[in-house]
Amino acid sequence: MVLVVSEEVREALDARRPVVALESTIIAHGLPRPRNLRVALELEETVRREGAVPATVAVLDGRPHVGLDGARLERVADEAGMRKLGHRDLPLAVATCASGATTVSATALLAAHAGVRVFATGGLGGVHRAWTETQDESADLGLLARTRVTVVCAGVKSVLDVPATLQRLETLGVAVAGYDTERFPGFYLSDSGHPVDWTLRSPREVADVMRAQDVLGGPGSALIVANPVPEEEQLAPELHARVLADALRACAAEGVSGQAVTPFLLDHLVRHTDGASLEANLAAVRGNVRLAGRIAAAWAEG
Ligand code: PSU
Ligand code: MN
Repeated sequence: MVLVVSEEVREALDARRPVVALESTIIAHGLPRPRNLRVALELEETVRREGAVPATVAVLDGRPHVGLDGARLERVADEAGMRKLGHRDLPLAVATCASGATTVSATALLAAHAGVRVFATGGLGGVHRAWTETQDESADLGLLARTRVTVVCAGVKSVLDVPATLQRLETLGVAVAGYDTERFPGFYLSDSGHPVDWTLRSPREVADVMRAQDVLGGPGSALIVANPVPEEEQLAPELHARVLADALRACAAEGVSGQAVTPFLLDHLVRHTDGASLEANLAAVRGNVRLAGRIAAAWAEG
């Protein structure tokens, strides 16, 4: 493949130093400008503070990049027409020289290709609430069933049908563990209202599970480490419930479908909570990136 791994990331991987992959859809389509570029830079800095090398993933002019320099990161954040690329879109973007931000599914695929095992995001995609009419289930789930990466996330986006998504993950055979919690986190909320079967309590323990996955073999599925946003930084649950109900109604009324659904819902929440949902989203992502740095370090120790 035409994969471009930045020199810094390549050197770190060769020397078995910790690397954390970061997705770019959250930058290009999940956060308002100009805050998005500042956040992208801050997240990279957070990875570095944990002693790991950040590898933000995106496709530019048909070339998939793992690790972006400042100018490329700026393009992802600012350039009009950045597409949203799931894993199925990658060959189309490569062959047509298109540029786009990568979702969890595309990021996981490219990170695994480059040999980066640990990856951080905000919330995973999953089964949408209107699934019975729309059949809308994020490609994130299917790809994670087939890709050996560790994804640190604050659960799945709360705009989704959380129990249906947990069920799909079980059916697909994707390992899920709460980090220091017995509750499955709810993205903007610390607790989705659903339990997890497994709890891991240190980066070392997560790395041990990753090693056990490799020893046991099998279909090469992911490990989801579900790390809750701290309770004092979560979105107020009543506000969340009220605004989310509005957002879902607006989405249906405006006939939004396909890839546009998730950005539409997230943007609706930001605007109707006076930005409070954005702060909770960022708090969740920051915590995930920090934990991913620690897990990558424990993994690199071997
Ligand atoms: N996490 C966030 N904000 C986001 C996303 C995750 O905090 O915007 C993105 C991820 O890239 C995820 C995508 O893969 O939303 C899911 O989109 P869809 O439901 O269209 O598959
Ligand atoms: Mn979708």
